[in-house]
Amino acid sequence: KLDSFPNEFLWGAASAAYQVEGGYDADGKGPSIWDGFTKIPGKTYLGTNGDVAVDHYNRYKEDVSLMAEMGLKAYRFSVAWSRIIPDGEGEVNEKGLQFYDNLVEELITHNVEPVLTLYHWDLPQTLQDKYGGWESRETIPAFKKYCRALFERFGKKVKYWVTFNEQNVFTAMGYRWQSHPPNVSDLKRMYQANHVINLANAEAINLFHELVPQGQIGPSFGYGPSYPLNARPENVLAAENNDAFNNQWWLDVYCKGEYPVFVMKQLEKLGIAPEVTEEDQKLLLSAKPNFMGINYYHGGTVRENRLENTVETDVETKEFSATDPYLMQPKNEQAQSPEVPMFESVSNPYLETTEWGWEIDPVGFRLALRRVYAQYGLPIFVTENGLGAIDVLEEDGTIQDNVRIEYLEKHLLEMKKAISDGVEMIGYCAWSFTDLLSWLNGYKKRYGFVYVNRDEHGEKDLKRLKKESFYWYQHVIQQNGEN
Ligand code: BGP
Repeated sequence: KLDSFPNEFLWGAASAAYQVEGGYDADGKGPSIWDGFTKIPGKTYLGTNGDVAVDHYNRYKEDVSLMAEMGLKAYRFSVAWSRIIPDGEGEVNEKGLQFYDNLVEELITHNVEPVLTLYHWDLPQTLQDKYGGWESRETIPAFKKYCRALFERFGKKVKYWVTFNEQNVFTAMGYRWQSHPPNVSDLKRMYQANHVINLANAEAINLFHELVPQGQIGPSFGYGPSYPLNARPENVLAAENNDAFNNQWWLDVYCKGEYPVFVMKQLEKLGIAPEVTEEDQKLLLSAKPNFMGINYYHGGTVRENRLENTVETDVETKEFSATDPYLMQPKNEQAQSPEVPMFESVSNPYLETTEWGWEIDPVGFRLALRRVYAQYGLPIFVTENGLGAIDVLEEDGTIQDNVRIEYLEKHLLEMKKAISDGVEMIGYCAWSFTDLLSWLNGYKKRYGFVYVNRDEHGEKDLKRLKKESFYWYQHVIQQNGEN
């Protein structure tokens, strides 16, 4: 028999500012890099953007009352930096703080634990223009100032804080694939930006411990377990390489304060390693997160790189989607990954995929939790997990998202097994609470428990409707994960 979920386990759901709020210039908000990026023709599905999103900025009370009705224990949201400091580094905007104060109060009144993400990808545009954003160390003091404003205002009310959301994803998308701002393809700059973000992450954590000693903070990482295509030693080695480049490169820094030697060595050979001073090294070593946030969608399967090794493997692979942000090195795009001549991503022949080609792999979730816990020993907070699908609003007003229920059920079972295995866990936030903007896929790809009536152009009434999965999750929470 499996162990039960802990009594205080936080059953939650998540969102991010740009994806739900709208109000893109309301109450003194400054522009972010996403306000600009979504206006570049051809960058998002049908040119969709977050100008209105699902209007959470004006409808947060209604959304929170739905959370209360569901019995949700935690709500993870992000703060838009350019609401708080419109130009990124200057005056603090009281109206921006007030919005989040209202939201936090509303959550607390309804017994929903707020989980606050400091950075979910919407850098103030001014910092990008003036300094080159995360490539420049000058962005660090600006970030500290922003964090300080939030720690001082919310340190007593908010216990759980996330520093950066999926640093691995937004830097790869922004500096490798040109599918996020700043929309460039330059690996040296990508590694430089990563280093600056690591420093900013460490500074934020240290400041937090000083100002909010009773709180808990950690980064959220987009983790995918690495699999070899089969037991050929060359492929097993490739899987180790993939894990080093796609997971340890970040997790080692977050949790141990050190870059993994093996990856660093490789980057140095290629002349794209970041510049790490002794002072940087000290700073990284000093920052201690309280937990590791894990966003789990799927893993990554690899084989040896055929540019270097010409021997064919014995398993045929399915077509591989080149647009998946979680996989670093799509087939036929190796020119864009010259630093990783050590593995090649392939489809896993044993897994089904979603409508968007993302592998569905609940067992990989248990593996992810176990591996991260075994390697780093920190409690884990699952800050995202969910299924993107085209949900259909029936004529009778219902939304039968049974595929989502099935997906989540399987993942919860594997999470329960991981807990039984001994993994220490704080909570689980499904992605997402309401439907929201999918960065590149507009409003067509839905994740919510709550349906939002809008199409790509926002012409509908934005009405909230409970999906079948709403009632299902309500029951899960009531039973604390027991059937
Ligand atoms: C994660 C992001 C989320 C969310 C989710 C689903 O990478 O942290 O913000 O968007 O993925 O992704 P998508 O909307 O691309 O399907």
